[in-house]
Amino acid sequence: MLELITGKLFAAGKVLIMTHRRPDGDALGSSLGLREFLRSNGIAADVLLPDGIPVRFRSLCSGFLTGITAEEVSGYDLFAAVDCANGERLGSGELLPVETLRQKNFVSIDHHRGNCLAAPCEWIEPAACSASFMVAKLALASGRELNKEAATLLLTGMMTDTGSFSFSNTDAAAFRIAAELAERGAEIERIANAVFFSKPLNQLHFEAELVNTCFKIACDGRFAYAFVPEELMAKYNFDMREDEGLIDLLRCIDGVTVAMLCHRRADGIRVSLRSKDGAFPVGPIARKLGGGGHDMAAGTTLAMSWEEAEALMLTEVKALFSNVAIS
Ligand SMILES: [Mn+2]
Repeated sequence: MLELITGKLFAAGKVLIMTHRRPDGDALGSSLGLREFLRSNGIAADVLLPDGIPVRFRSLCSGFLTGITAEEVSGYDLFAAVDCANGERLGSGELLPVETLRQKNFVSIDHHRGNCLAAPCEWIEPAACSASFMVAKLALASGRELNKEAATLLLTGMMTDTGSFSFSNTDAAAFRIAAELAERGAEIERIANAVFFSKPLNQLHFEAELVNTCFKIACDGRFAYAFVPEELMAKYNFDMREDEGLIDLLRCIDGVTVAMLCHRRADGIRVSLRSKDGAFPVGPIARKLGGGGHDMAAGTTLAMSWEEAEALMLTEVKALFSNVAIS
């Protein structure tokens, strides 16, 4: 499948690359990394990001499209989705719903279990640590030039999706590909400064109050969770689109196995879940409640009040720890 997708990419006249809405480091790294790899090898390519990008990634990302007209759509002969598991989350805009894309020359590269994008040509590798890893693998296997900028973007995606090579999805293959990217000049300092050392000061103050006023601990210290009130976000002008890594404030607590961060959205309570122990995966809970993700990092949206969501999630996580199936 890798060869087939490589062949399609290099046979294309112009490629439109898309990824999931509210893009994270891997979505940005894989989409912009693929664009740079193609462009530097003479293939015209653009990235469509209708939601824009988180502030912290501004120094790494430039020149993407935030919208597209019907006339512009007709200029592309290949559409590529990276790091996106389903049509609802695809940031493709109103002109390109997934049903339309499926009728086109459409390829998908993804590492989410349960991917249901149903692209006519898809390469899904749930064991891969990140979509950026998959794009890097494709680029390296192609034998074509993989320049410093593409290597930097792809390593950014790998670093963010693996928690800097600390999560359980980090395997020997991830280190091997990362080493290949480092050999091609990937700029570690630039990545680290963007990803880890660019926190806006208002966010640090926001986090301090969040820790002091909203954290709750349950299940004998093994479950830490917080609901982020809208007033707190408003007080510090904090946008939950910048929330990548926020849940680590809960995950980093000694003794905590499962962390959950929630906030209210128009469609209900948005729930993010993380596990620190493969024996207690949170992916099945998220999927059972209509969401998705990976075993150790998953999420869902619950159309109910916070009080109801809190009670439901406490029941689910307690059941996870007692290994009692609740149906
Ligand atoms: Mn990813």
